[in-house]
Amino acid sequence: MKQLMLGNAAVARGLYEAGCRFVSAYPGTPSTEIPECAATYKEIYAEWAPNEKVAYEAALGAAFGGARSFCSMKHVGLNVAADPLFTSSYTGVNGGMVVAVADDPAMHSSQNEQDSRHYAIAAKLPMLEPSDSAECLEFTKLAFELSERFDCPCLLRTCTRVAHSQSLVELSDRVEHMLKPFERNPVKYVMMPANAIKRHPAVEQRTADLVEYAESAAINRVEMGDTEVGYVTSGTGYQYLRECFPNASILKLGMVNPLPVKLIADFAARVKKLIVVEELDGIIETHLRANGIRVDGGKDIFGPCGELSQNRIRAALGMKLPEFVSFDEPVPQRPPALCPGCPHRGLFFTLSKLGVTVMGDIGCYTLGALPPLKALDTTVCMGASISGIHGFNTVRGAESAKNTVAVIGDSTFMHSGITGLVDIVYNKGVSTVMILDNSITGMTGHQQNPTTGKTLKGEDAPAVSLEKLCGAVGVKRVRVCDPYALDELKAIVSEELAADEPSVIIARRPCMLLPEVKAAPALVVDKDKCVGCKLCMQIGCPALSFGDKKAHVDPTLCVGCELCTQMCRVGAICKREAK
Ligand SMILES: Cc1ncc(C[n+]2csc(CCOP(=O)(O)OP(=O)(O)O)c2C)c(N)n1
Repeated sequence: MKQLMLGNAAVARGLYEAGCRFVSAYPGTPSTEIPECAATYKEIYAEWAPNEKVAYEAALGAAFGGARSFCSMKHVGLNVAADPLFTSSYTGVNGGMVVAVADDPAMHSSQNEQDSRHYAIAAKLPMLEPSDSAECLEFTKLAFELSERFDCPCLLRTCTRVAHSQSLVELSDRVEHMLKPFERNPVKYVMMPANAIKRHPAVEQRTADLVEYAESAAINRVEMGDTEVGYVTSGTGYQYLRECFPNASILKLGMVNPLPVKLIADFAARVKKLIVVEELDGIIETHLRANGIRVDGGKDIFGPCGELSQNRIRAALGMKLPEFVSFDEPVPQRPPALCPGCPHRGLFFTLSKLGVTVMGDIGCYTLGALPPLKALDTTVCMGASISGIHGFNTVRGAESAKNTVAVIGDSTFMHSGITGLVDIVYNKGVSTVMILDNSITGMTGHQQNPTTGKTLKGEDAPAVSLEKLCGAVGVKRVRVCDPYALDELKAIVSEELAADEPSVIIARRPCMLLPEVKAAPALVVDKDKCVGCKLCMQIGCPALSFGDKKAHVDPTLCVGCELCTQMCRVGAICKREAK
């Protein structure tokens, strides 16, 4: 049976068909739907882990335990999981293990655009790269075979366009894989120096074996056509090239690490010019040059930044671009914004009014950096707000501690914030940390996390108590407040900043978009009372606009949170019945 499927859903289908039993993941765009879809198969145990390192280690443990296992993450998640990644290359697996990593060229939803192929090279692991949904399914199944045949985790690299586009896949039945026995083998599984040193040559031999496999693997495919120019490509590059040049000669690499040498050299010999088309870094190109294969075009014409596209390829090769219908009027910009009723809004307004320095983190609350709130001063990676404030305050002294806060979401705190808090307590730091607890992992689209009381499969689970956790690591001042109550919030932040010991403020209110949260009726502006002072506009609510010297509430957007009511000094924004 054929079915139209999202790339991520096709990877999940591949897990099902390959007999995978264990999935552990941490959400991250554009990879999140893989575990979500995998969880819909009753044959697969699937869970959210608190972070990618835990997900990786759990999947590795399941593979040691003899099952086919899987974990997934976005590209920056692989940084978090890098420690077990490298050493699992030495231990190898028992049951097959596949690791999906989704890159985000053009940074649709990421803080950088790193190229995950570097990890495959550095960790000496095989990496497959599908270019459509059918290959997502097929390559996932193949990745398990390679993992077991070469005794190592196998990486599967996707990117936003492959993960989030739909194409046809052919469905097959699941093939069960019984648990393999776990046989004690310390030399293989206990990576202390005396054992690991013996494993390293095995890793090198495996790379040589994988290169040999890559030379004749069916997923490294030569499609001969016009021999004036030959293109070496992988992933999305293949799709764009085929659309631009239906008759071109293309070497499509389905396996992007390790790369074949003879296959590419033979292909190069059959074409007059050789051009390498790859997104982000020039990894294939460098490999070709290192092996003495002539490259006539690559990163010098395409550059290493952003996504490729049909027109970018055409433009880089000096071709005429197809004509497009264009609008006479420019399309208005729609920058991302905190939703109406978002519990983070009042908090950032308060911090902005207090004029404090805010060490930010990654989540919906990163949008607090945008105007008019403009409340964030730093954002690096998940968890960096808390460890960052510790370093910042330590070098800048007591005055800084009275004027600086760290803000972090509930999911991010569980991911990697807790260790930063331990650092503060242990090293006698004095910093104020605010946990923005909206009871969900909001940014990536409402995934459960250890504080929410639900699992990925939708079952009830014990919820980690943030206040008890912070107390247990030694924070004596833990306050809980409602971020909708602006005056109370301001008072609490001021008190905690003045304290001479570490403190945590948990600003708790569920995300307005959660199905169980009911919106209040939309507010209205009493035009007679509104003096046009624009104070209400300072909170940057998308439901508020200003025109004809008066504020307006869009009733289709307003959820009645009454933050604007608290801003208005003349009582002009009120509930409908109060007007
Ligand atoms: C290492 C890493 N993993 C995953 C992500 C993707 N990601 C961005 S924000 C976020 C979590 C946000 O949830 P939370 O901290 O609860 O804040 P909210 O968005 O709900 O305000 C995730 C998983 C990332 N940026 N980096």
